[in-house]
Amino acid sequence: KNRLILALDVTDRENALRIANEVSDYVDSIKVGYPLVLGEGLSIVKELVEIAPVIADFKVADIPNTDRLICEHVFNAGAAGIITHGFTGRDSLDSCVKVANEFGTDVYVVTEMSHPGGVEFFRPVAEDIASMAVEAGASGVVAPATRPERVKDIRKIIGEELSIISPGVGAQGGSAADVIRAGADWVIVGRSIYNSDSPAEAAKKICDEMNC
Ligand code: BMP
Repeated sequence: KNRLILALDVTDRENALRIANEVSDYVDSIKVGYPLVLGEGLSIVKELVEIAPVIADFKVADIPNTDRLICEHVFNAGAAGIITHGFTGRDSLDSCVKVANEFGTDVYVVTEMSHPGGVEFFRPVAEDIASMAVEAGASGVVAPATRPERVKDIRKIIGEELSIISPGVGAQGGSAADVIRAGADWVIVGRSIYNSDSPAEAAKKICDEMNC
């Protein structure tokens, strides 16, 4: 277990596959979101799952039926997990978890986002969203590496059963070692790896920092 998830926000297939292959020894999974899928189509997920498990970061935030349709597409493409929002409510989240259970895949729920604006609206609801993730049977939550103290707070609420995946390391100023110490299971890292002259070395450095 490497505790590292690559956020592959490059927008073209060639770079995506090159970088994914270069870092495959160091990452446990690859997070793919709108930048790459809008650039190359959902078929890029089918290619990437040959290299590492893919978490589809579509921040799903719609009515239950639309959420269901999105999850079905994503899991049929081979993704091992999906990231959803929680503020749309329990029925929407239930819909995602139901599809994930049918496919044997994971749902991660955003509790509080890592950028400065992430405190404006999320802060008052982050704890409630974390509790809802537990009650709904989600696999884990997304919590900010830029605020390790919040990761600690969220960990207290979700206990040990759910995972915490944590973006905001490197380009956004967070430290991998600090957020792992605060209770995160995995860090999610994008620009510090894919913009590096040597993505493999950059990934290895982050792994070393976490002693993994
Ligand atoms: P980077 O390491 O380049 O900052 O990338 C972080 C990744 O995690 C991006 O894909 C971003 O969309 C995502 N992310 C985040 O940064 N903060 C959050 O709160 C939730 C995210 O999904």
